[in-house]
Amino acid sequence: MVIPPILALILALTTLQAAQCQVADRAFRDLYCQQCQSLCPMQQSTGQTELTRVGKAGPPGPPGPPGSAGKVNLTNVERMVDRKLNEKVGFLFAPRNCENFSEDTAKSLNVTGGLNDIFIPSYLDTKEVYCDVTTDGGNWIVFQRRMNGEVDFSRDWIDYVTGFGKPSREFWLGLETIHQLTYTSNTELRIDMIERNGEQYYAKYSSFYVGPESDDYRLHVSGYSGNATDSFAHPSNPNARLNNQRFSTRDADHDRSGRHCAEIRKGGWWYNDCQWSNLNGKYDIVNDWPGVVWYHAPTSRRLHMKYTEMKFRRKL
Ligand SMILES: [Ca+2]
Repeated sequence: MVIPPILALILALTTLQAAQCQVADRAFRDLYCQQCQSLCPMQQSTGQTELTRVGKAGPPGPPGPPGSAGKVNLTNVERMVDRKLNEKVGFLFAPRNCENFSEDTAKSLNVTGGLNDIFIPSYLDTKEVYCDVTTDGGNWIVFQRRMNGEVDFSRDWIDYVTGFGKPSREFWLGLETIHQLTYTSNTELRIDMIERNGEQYYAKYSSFYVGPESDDYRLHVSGYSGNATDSFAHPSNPNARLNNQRFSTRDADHDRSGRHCAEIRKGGWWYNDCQWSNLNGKYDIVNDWPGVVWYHAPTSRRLHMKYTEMKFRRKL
């Protein structure tokens, strides 16, 4: 095909103008880039070039879907911290008393109960106690036991406050714990005793609590029943009444006597001037003095005990 000369000239001019425009655009883009780097064209993975922003940014888009859970790889230190946290939080689920302890287990072992960690709110921690789950309906927290004299009860104030001995053997739970567990709840007291001749006695009080340390753990009992005499409230001698007395130890004389009763009687107790009963006295089943004793009104004599347990529980 033959192109007319005039048409060939027009086609050549159009091609030349297009080539000049492309050169001009590249030069313009290069100059623009040098002057404002933030608006520079960005190379895309496709190899094409486009501007990231040419005007005001638009509104933020909607939030994306949640991501999947990450995989936690704990270090040894983190595992230790995690375990400690579990230990510390675990006390929140511990029992508050002996009411959940298994009576069947105790009976199968032919014992009155067993050890149990109970939660004490004011401590934010647990404490090991002995639960008597078989005597008189059970649920008793035992706080004192004498059985063979293996533990010395002539001790200082701090020992009686914090406790000593093992709850499964001879022991004293501790005045502060007794206070914490009796002061804010409706609590009753039971004392079981076996005299050295084998006779069994008990004293029960429908109300029992121990005051705070600021009041030297003063004793409050009332509502006696039992076969052992209300020896906390001596029937005839006001100076021997132990109810409403402060606690004394060999290094803390809070009694109402000119003497130092805890030193004389070899044990911490709620002495008055001094007492007819003292279950924390020196353990001695042979001699009469000072002994682990409880006044018995019908025979007007002190009973010498070879076994004692003092216990309390929340009234049902
Ligand atoms: Ca005194």
